[in-house]
Amino acid sequence: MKAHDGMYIGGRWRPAAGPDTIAVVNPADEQVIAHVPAGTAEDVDAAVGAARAAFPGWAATAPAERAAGIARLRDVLVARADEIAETVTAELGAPLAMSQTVHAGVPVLVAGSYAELAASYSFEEKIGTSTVLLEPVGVVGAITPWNYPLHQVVAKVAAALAAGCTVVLKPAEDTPLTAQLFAEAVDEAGLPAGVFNLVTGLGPVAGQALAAHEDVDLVSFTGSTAVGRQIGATAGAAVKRVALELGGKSANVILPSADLAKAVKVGIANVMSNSGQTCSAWTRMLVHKDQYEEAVALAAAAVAKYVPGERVGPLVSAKQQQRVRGYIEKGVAEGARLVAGGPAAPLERGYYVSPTVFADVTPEMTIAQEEIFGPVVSMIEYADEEDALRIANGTVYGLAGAVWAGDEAEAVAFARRMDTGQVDINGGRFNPLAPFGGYKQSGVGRELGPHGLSEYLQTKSLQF
Ligand code: TXE
Repeated sequence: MKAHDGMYIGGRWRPAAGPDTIAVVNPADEQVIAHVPAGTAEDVDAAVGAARAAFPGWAATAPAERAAGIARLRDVLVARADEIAETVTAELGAPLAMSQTVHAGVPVLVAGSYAELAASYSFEEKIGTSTVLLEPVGVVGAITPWNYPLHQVVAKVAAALAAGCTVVLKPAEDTPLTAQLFAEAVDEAGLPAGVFNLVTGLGPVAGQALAAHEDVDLVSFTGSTAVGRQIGATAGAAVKRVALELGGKSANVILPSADLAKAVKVGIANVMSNSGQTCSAWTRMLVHKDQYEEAVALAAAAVAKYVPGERVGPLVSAKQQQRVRGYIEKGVAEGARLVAGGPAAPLERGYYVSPTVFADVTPEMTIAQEEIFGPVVSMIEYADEEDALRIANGTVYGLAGAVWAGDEAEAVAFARRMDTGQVDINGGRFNPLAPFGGYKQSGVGRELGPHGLSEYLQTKSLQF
């Protein structure tokens, strides 16, 4: 597969500072498909320098002109959608149809929404006798994970550019090829040199150097809670802005009045999508005790349609495969009942995990508390609505969730009591303008829409 052997810094591809490379592996067949440079602190420093140099000019560019640049970027993402989908499939392993619709399609919606927002956002407001200026924070260090290789990048970069910030991106080491394609798209869109810069590399090396760089004004990170905590501490010590999108353990609450068959079917589909590698996935299915066995039978039937290698792709890496299989073993050891799937790998080659459903899961079990990040659903029964609420809110996370009820108002009343940043009502639907982010240990800050844009702004009051 085509790959650049340098970094995209200051509007051109430059040789990396060091000789080391990272092998990119296709998780569906375990073959090495490319190598990319492993960036060092020196590459990060050069990229931050380029972003700093570009900042005053970009910040002073009229919002309408920034909007036009983001709109051109969106158009390039549309024009190159096939290439993007093929690249995501090659390095993430997602089925091609999923890559086309979600991995290539959603970033177009997000970039389009920021093209519009950059033009329409009020960067100035009146509060009493004061005028408040909303100004870009400065140079942004963006660190992204591999699960949605382009969406994670666009959600940060398009928002930052719309706000008038400049960016250095350190993408996940598992999916750097999509990030390189994005850099090509920025270049093709003709954005000014240095407003976007790319350094590929390992988290503890290039990521760490970017998060700790003294000339980075804001770090926006999406990934594991462990690394997020570390980045938050580093940013806190340096008194710099930070946004963290971390893990989740979202509850899919099916109230007794709901259409049970639909709620279970959509609930299973939600977790199987992207092989369960979605931080907002509804990994805990909460069902009333009187409907529980019926729901278990429905879930078993629904999950049978998710055939590994066809509708369900592999996990991104051997590391993630081992981790998820470890959780499945733990579920069995702690006494949960396997309804479908199990720890055995379903295919000989590729980092596949069997679509798995556990019943008789209690709220304290490891598989009901920790983020598994694989195609694994934990079904938990509840006695009444208060019990359902206690279970739904009973984890350290609060990223997303779902409520199903016969009556929308009933679902909304329940959703109001959930400690979580997003709730899908009777299935919900993706809205690129709605804020996305966590309560509790799921993170700090929001992405998407005007709330996502405001993360990259700071306020200045003019007193009259
Ligand atoms: O994450 P890491 P991993 C969760 C999910 C998954 C687990 C581990 O539960 O099973 O995390 O995944 C960079 N300083 N999520 O190991 O390591 C790294 O290079 C600076 C949830 O892949 O957090 C990559 O770019 N950066 C999630 C990014 O952090 C560092 C998405 C994420 O990798 C770094 C992914 C360091 N010291 C995993 N160490 C979500 N919220 O969507 C690593 N990185």
